[in-house]
Amino acid sequence: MALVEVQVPDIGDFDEVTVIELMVKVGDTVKAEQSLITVESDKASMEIPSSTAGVVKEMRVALGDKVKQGSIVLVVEAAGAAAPAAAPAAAVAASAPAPAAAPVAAAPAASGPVQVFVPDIGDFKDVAVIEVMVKPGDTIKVEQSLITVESDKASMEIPSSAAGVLKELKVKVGDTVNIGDLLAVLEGTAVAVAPAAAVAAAPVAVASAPAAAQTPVAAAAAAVAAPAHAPGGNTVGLPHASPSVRKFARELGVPLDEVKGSGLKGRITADDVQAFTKAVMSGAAQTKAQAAKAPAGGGGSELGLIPWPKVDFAKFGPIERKEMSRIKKISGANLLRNAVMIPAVTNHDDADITDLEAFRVSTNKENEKSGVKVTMLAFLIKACVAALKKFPEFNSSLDGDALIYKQYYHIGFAADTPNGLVVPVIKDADKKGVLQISQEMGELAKKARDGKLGPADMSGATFTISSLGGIGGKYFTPIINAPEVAILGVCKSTMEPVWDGKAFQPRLMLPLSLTWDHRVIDGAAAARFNAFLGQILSDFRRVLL
Ligand code: CAO
Repeated sequence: MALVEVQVPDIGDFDEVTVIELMVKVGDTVKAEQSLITVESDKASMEIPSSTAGVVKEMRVALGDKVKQGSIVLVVEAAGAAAPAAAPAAAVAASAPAPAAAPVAAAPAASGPVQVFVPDIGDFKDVAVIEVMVKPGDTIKVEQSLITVESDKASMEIPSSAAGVLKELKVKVGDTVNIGDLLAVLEGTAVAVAPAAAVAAAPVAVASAPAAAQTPVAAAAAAVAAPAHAPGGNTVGLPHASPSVRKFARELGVPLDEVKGSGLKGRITADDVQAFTKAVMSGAAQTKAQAAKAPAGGGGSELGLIPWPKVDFAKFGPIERKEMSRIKKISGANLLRNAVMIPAVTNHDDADITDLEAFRVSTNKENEKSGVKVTMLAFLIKACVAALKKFPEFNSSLDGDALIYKQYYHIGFAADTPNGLVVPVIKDADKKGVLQISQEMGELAKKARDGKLGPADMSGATFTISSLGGIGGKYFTPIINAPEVAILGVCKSTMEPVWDGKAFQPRLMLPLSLTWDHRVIDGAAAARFNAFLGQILSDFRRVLL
């Protein structure tokens, strides 16, 4: 069996392209025309196919290598007696046809409106517009990509044949286009170039697509760019994004395979790359590489701390190892981040709930038959909404250097379940009465205990209350549920002697512990928040004020 060196075929007149993906490895059996690697320039990416069938014996390129026509990609032990294709150019079949000329050309113009049409993008029809890269008002350069189109096997960017200000865009995402379709109208400021000439002028636009004969759309890539990055294609592992987006991601150092695409068919857009970067920079997300640096269980090395003590507990007595529940693992990671990242302070205070508790007990007696039990927590939720309205920064979230003030009041409450702590959310608590809140809380707490809470039940909270009142304790320091900026901890109320100026009176006192983010809230505001909350709880009529 013959060893055959598979070379990079004629990929057009650009010098060196970067290997961005290896699609096979030593030991793999490859078919003739099977894609081996993906290469990419500034605007185009393409797959390099094998000129012969056989078993891969040696890889001669690595990720990041620069290759050009004639570079050896790998060595294959050719299958059977079949002779390998003699020359790389032959191996990749026909080169793409030269882009067609004038018919689709825009009329050259020194100024005034210039129409831009879809150039000759090969012999395929009705390709879908999957990305629009410009908007009216943008200043467009000749050769600037306007839209990305995609068939089931290839995607490519369609460049502008003229320069000018974009007046009108004639297509939108989801449309299908063909050669000659009107794409855009520019207010021309420069001489328009016929598309064919424009395409030829683009350094990366003249690549003869490999395997053009097998994939008609690849021929189109010869005209303007990138083949085959459709999901479900043979480009397993390669993110679904246009070459310019991939270039953008590379420039920022963004691992594209970790970015979630919001475009058609999950395509990653430049906005997605930007949003990912923002999330990582703000600490809201981590790249896999960052996560890998943090040892499991939070070893502390990422904070420059000494490692977590590793003790062989069995040396000291019998032990049993049990995996933590999924909820505990998830909430643990969140709690750790919130405890470490938020400069949190806790203010403790007491609220006199003597009258409120009497009212609650009598209401429950009156409502005995309704089946809805009014809880102290429901009153607390209502009282907190009033305090949040008075002190809006407690209902805000940090967004970089700005604060997002939420004009809705969704209150989370910590619920203890056999599997761990969860936080269901009472939505629009400001619009609900105490009875309705009590009823919803009962339903959500049951769902929580039964492990049936869905993501919608637990999202969107603007402030959280953690009540240990039914259990006991005096005060504690709850951890803020980021991106919220404050949380109220509540403990068990007890009858205490309170001095009224003349004598000690027995009053039912509720311990409150308010933890707040010092980046957003000051101590004075926190003290005022607690004092206001105390006033409301001692005389609930104030909620109406
Ligand atoms: N002071 C005194 N008694 C209180 C009280 C308080 N602050 N809050 C509740 N109680 C009483 C109730 O009146 C009830 O008494 P009765 O049965 O005699 O009527 C009893 O305690 C049980 O209340 P509950 O806990 O069932 O109801 P709730 O509305 O107070 O709380 C829920 C519901 C879901 C918050 C609670 O079941 C729970 O899970 N609490 C734990 C939350 C938690 O773990 N927080 C810590 C998070 S940090 O790790």
